[in-house]
Amino acid sequence: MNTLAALFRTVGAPLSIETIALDAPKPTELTVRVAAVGLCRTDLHVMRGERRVAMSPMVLGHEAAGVVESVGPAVQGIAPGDHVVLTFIPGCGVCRWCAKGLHHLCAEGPRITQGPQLDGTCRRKDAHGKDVGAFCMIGGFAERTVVDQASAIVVDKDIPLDLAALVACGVPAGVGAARHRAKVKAGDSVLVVGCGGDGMNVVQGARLCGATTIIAADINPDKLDLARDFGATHCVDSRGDVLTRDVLHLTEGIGVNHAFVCIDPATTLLPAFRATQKAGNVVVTAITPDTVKSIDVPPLELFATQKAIMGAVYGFMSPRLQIPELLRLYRSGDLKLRELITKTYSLSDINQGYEDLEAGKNLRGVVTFD
Ligand code: CXF
Ligand code: ZN
Repeated sequence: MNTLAALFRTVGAPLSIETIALDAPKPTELTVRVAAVGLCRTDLHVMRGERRVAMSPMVLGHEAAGVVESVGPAVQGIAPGDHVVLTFIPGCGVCRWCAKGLHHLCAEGPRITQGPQLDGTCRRKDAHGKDVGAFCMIGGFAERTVVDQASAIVVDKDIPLDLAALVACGVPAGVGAARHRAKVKAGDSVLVVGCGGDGMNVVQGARLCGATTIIAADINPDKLDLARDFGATHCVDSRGDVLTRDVLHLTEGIGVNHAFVCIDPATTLLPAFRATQKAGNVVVTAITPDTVKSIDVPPLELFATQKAIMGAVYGFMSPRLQIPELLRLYRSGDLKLRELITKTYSLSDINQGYEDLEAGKNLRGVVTFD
């Protein structure tokens, strides 16, 4: 069948809206009619060439939810009509990490920027007959996609699909970083540097964990205003020395229990590290451009202060096991989802959505389909 899709073709160019050919699903795959897909900053990093992918053209988009249209004969537990959230790391189910329930560490994870499906072949072709890849084995910037069952999680049908899409990336990345990586406890103090799609969810994750001091840091005052609605108790400018100074001032000179680096680790990690108290945690949720090969942290300072610097992909949550848990928190009123969406776009307006993200106008832009 044919489907309309937004393709990454060239670094620095807008996404190209094209009709492409989409093959039928292989035995372990399913066809999904995409209902909603979030405009995450990671896709923007790819468009700008800051995060290299292995092939082009490629359908970007990795924060998607939709309705299953057809399934291959070997698919288990997923049927046409089911609502699914697509996960940007597949859970192969058989590697040592998946066997331990740590699907966010799946051995197949490093292949998600390659382009082909989980089985190594492509399902999409452009009008010239050239193979088209699918970012994160999803390719969500399209009316329809074909994914392996390892990338799909069935969710309850009462959850609106635009909100279901959000728990595919930004929400678990942020909420999970607070709950499952840093393991924020009641009464803890938290710093969140960068209150975008990930950071705003760290703010609400810290609130869910009972943190009593939640310091939001950003350069955009609009994001800071919003952060208060999500649970921030204090707001500061996120630039370098000012950041460290202000956070120390708010924490009796000792720093926070947990700092979260949710934007541009190359410039924010060290100030955040220095705003963290001894034996505290510094959690990196954001990606760094491929050109940045290292970030300086004075080793003696690391040793002497006994802080932990840790990474968190998918918020250190198993998407397979814990996305349904996030949706239960939404249903109980404890997790804000609707409030994360600034604006919705049609697929043909997707480049406007990314311009708005770059201009700092959007917390989350979402492409929706009729
Ligand atoms: C990213 C993480 C790095 C690889 C591509 C997907 N996740 C979410 O934005
Ligand atoms: Zn993302």
